[in-house]
Amino acid sequence: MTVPRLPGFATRAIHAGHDAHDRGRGTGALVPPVYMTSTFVFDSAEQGAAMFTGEIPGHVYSRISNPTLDLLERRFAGLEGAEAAVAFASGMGAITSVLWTLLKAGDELIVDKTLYGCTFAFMRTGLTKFGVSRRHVDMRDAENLAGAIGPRTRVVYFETPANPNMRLVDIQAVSAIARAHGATTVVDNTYATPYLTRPIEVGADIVVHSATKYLGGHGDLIAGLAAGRAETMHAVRVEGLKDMTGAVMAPLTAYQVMRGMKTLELRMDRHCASAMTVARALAAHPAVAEVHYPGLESFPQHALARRQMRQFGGMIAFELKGGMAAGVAMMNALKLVRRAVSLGDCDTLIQHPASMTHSVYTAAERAAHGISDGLVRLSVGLETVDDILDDLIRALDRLPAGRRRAA
Ligand code: 4LM
Repeated sequence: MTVPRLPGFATRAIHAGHDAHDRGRGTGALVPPVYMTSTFVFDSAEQGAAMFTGEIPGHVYSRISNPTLDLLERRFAGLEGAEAAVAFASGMGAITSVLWTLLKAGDELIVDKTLYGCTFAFMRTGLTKFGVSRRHVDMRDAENLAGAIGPRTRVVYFETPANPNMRLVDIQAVSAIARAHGATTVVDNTYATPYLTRPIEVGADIVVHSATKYLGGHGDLIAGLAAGRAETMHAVRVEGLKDMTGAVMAPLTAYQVMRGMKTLELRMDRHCASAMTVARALAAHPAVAEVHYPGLESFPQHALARRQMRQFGGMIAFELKGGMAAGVAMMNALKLVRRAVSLGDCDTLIQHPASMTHSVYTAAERAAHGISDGLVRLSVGLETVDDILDDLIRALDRLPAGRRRAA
């Protein structure tokens, strides 16, 4: 007997959920309609009451659920290998809704050293204000977690690759330690996307995303997603989303995210191939002191990257020999590459974490958390790779340490 093959990633990203969802309603529409509605009409007062108690399934109000978001959520959950997902107005909406649901005063949160700046600020200033204590552990070595985790640890949280320094965390090893101590593992999978890494399949409990980035993919929306077990996601929806943050995604945004997801595999293949080419060129340039890219053999966690990631992603961090002054000069000399925060867009973007995305860290915190003042972050886009290279190399050649090559 042959076992039927499951549809592949790209097929599911394009089709999953639509047959059951809308063609069954007789319209035949290839692309599902966008349900631009805030509320839903009840057949009777009794039916409305039963929907509120959950006796009868159905949509009652779009801060709780909406058919367009429902399709996105089911499709995305499938891509992450999760039972269920919830959509949010932003990545920060996803992160805060999940953590407000899981944590209470007196709990401890253990987090990796390196995090996106606003996530770091939420944990340092926001959660702490409400009695949740947090401890930072360098999770590049899972044993550091084993030494720190205790009875009050409710959540273990990390990004891999981490924004902005590209450090990796062994998802399987860290999740196993967290689980053995009854803690929930939450992974921010924004950089890798479910095409490159699926944390839940190797033991994590919840993934969160800034869908603003690769999932949307075009720099034209702000959105977030979380996925995990059905029961947990239900709690996140009715507590964190409905009552605590209200960070609900708009139906039109859900449509745009689904449109982006249809080409996720195709775009990621190109992002990864171009980033590899750019990382090699940067590493060979005399003005560059160090390149942090998981695909380079010189990357300290290259073996883990090969084991954990399908390919190595579209993000690169690098340090210039002239430090921050050289970084500023280089960024200002670029013509094609855009000076902008955010990432994962078709357009190649460059930014300076210490003064931009990670400026909420104090200088001392940045030093302690591995974010140097000279670090430059590059999101390699989908333009012709030779054009990206020409622009970068021309800017590097103008630096004092680069003139050797240009001469
Ligand atoms: C940036 N990042 O780095 P929303 N998780 C990760 C992120 O990189 C971000 C968020 C969550 C950047 C924004 C300016 C790993 C954001 C937060 O921006 O709330 O969708 O996601 O450039």
